[in-house]
Amino acid sequence: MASVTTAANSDSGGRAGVAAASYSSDTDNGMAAAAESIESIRESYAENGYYILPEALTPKEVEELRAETTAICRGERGDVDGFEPNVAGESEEDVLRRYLCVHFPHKISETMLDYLGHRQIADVLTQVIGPNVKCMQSMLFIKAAGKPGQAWHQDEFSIPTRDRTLTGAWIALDDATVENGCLWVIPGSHKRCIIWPQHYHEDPRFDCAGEAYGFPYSDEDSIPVEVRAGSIVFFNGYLLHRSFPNRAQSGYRRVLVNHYMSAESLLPWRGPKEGEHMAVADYRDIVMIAGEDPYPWKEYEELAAPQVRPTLEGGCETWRRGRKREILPFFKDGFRPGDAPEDDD
Ligand SMILES: O=C(O)CCC(=O)C(=O)O
Repeated sequence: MASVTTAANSDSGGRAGVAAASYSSDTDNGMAAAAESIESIRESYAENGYYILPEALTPKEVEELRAETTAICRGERGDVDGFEPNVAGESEEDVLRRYLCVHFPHKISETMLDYLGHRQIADVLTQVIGPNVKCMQSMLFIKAAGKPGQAWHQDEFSIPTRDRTLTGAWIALDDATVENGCLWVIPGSHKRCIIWPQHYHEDPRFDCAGEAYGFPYSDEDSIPVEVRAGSIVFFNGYLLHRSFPNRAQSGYRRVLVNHYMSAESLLPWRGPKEGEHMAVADYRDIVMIAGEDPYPWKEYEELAAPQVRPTLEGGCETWRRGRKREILPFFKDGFRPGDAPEDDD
């Protein structure tokens, strides 16, 4: 059983509002024994919009996820839309450098599927979301040296829950530093409960995904979230966050990011089906993580397929044309995260 303690997080340079929790696996009184600390997890998450669980995964677990990352990128777990054909005898480095990020790895990897509901993750999610938790997405960032980051955005822009419970669990598979492109957040920015608009940007530091704009914060309001491998950063879907390129000379900044929400909320992620009222639109390609599915009469669906995230090197038409466009905050048929909307002229 796990127990939780909180402490000031020295990784973040002692910046205000950054609490940290650590689990130890040598007690058997579990979460109940740490009720006060649990309260502080909830408070810290509510106040800052994120929460760091330092070194929550063991080195062995981190190693297992790294090995699985390589196997996925080698195509050993099955087909991923956007993968290039394998070249015989390629080194691990060649393989890992090919892709910035693979979306939905849990669709082809039993290991990635298992980690969606890892005990440390589920324990925190049930505190910050509620007893019934579902997962709808995973993303495996590899971000080799030289690869771009992601511009300011809020995850609820892309994955809209109806009760604002979207929560990312950002699992560091390498030490994440300012140099290699760690996450940056604007603490407390989730509290306005506003979804800021997005446009395509022209900033070569970031990949082709949209950039939020118009919000009343400046870059000086943001802080880096530097964590050691195995740490998990939980963050709210309304929190403004971004990351910079990996500026290290070599290596990777690998991270597995899974997204979760309350199972009570419908998820109009892909909009209503043909003839369906938008009020009942509900994306059902989900995995239950904790508690019960309150909609047991609904079927589960297979909607998501693993795919490579487009980067600057990879077919970002809007980038090449250097135009700023509003981004449609929903999927159309065949519209993928990071895709440019069709040209209308
Ligand atoms: O890890 C990164 O570089 C960006 C992750 C991110 O923006 C997200 O998970 O929403």
